Amino acid sequence: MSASRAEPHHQHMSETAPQQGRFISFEGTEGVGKTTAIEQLCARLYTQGIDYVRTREPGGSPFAEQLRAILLDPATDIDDDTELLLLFAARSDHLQRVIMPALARGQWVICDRFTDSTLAYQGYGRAHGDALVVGKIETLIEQFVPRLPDITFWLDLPVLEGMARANKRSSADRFEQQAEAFFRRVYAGFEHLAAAYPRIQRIDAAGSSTEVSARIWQVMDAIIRVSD
Ligand code: T5A
Repeated sequence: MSASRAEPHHQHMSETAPQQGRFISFEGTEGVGKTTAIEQLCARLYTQGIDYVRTREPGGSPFAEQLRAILLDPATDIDDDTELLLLFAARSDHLQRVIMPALARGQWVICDRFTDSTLAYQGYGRAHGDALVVGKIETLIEQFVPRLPDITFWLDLPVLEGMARANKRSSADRFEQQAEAFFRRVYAGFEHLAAAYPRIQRIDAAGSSTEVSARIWQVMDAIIRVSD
């Protein structure tokens, strides 16, 4: 569990030419403050003159946003495999039409959730970490995801605190209607992934949004020469 795993078929940050766009994803359980942290990061990139695309999953392209609406609709009744494949259909379109072209143009891509959410939610949440299901997801990633993020910020907050933050807002979507035990498994999934993959940076998401953003920026500065 603690052994760090390389992701051999994917390009690593050190191999990325400085002028190439960076790919940064944000992850975490419900309501941990990803959207808020992304807004603040993008404001900072803007002041640095860095050209970026802000996007999200599921969604991010017109077709993927249509699939998002279906995936989040509490009235949608689908089995776990169908859910998994719809997430990857959305991701494929998003990658081909938004993420890869932006990176090729040299823009940074800031993405709210990516493949780690699938491993955590579908692999650990839905399938309780079943090695067969996690293996299937890893295969889909290998086959259909040409580029993984350079850095992933995992906003780490106790599950109940995140749910309390999220509940203050809109009514629950299809995922938010899951029981607390589901989100505890999702959290354990993120813990596992963070231990396995060095690109995943754990950020303490407690405290004010200003404090959380400062922690994120400190890690960014240490890892990426933002002034490139
Ligand atoms: N999903 C997604 C899968 O199951 N598999 C997959 O492969 C993928 C990609 C949609 C759902 O899809 C699932 C996971 C999700 O259930 P989503 O739209 O990202 O994903 O949904 P959420 O994670 O639920 O996003 P939220 O918008 O609810 O949460 P955020 O973005 O983490 O939090 P944010 O910034 O909106 O903040 C939540 C509330 O807290 C406040 C904010 O003002 C807001 O009201 N807040 C703070 N309060 C106090 N202190 C702070 N530091 C705060 N920061 C924010």
